[in-house]
Amino acid sequence: MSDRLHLTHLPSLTTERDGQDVIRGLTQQPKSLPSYYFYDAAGSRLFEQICELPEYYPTRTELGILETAAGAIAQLTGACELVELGSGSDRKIRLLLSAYAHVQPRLYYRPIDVSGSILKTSAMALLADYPQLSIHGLVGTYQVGLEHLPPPLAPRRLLCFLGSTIGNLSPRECQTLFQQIHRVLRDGDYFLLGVDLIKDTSILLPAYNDAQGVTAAFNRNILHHLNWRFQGNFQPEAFAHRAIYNPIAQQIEMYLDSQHTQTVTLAALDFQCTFAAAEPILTEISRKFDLVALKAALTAAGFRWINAFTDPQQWFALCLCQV
Ligand code: AVI
Repeated sequence: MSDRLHLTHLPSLTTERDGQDVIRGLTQQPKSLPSYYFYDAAGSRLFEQICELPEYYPTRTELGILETAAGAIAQLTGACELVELGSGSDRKIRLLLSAYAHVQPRLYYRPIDVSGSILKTSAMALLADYPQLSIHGLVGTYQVGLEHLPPPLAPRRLLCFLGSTIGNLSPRECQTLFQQIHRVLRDGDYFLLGVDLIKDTSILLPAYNDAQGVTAAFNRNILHHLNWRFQGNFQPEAFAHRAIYNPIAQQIEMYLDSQHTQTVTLAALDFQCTFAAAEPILTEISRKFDLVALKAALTAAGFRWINAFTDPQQWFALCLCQV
């Protein structure tokens, strides 16, 4: 099986995750933290739990769309090498691999993920179930991974960015990523983008304020992670989880509110910071999309829009476009 699995460890961007981004966020007003610090091992496990919560509809809605649309997507594109930004749980890519098994004899999958261990675990499970599959994983950030994509092993590529992870990027970051994806793909290649759509706050708010408090634990875990990584003394329980919907920016905003005045030190960064009582830290935005505006953004980046596959309630969409 190992001859069907290759992992390449990519150089990291020195400016990323070295703590300067944390200092920048905590010295700004209002304070913020880069949301990629959520995903240490504990944070990734908590996110897996979030995906199973009754209130968190995006994962099962997207899976439902893929169950009905994967066959049509494979027929539309023909044989493709599948590239995926992020590899987390493999349930979604399995639906696509099974559909592509009907249009090509050999399957090629290139996941790009910062976690080599997550990538390897999911790759081993996929290889056991798909004997015709070869996997080449790229361990690194999306931006670096995209720049290091080797030539495709099938006539075309389908680059998948699922789970509405795009919603965690600002509009400017999102447009930059669309442009990068368009630049690294070749003429005729495809881009499949999963996005959470704008909907009533009675559905949106519980998804980020679940009854079991898993999202609250996920949010506070960013402080545990900073403590571990930068020798910090954050007391995560002294910060309260809060998630609101901002209708102007069309996004969920997650905050950690300081419960009292406190000073925190990150010894490894030689950094100290004081929080006033009730002072918030913005830890995540999760944008919700309108298909007309999204189509305009993708078209502006050079893509040709093909189709949006949605669920009956129009809560989520899988957008297929081509270079
Ligand atoms: C990973 N991302 C798409 C999730 C979201 O819904 O924005 C992260 C998350 N944050 C809280 N719950 C889930």
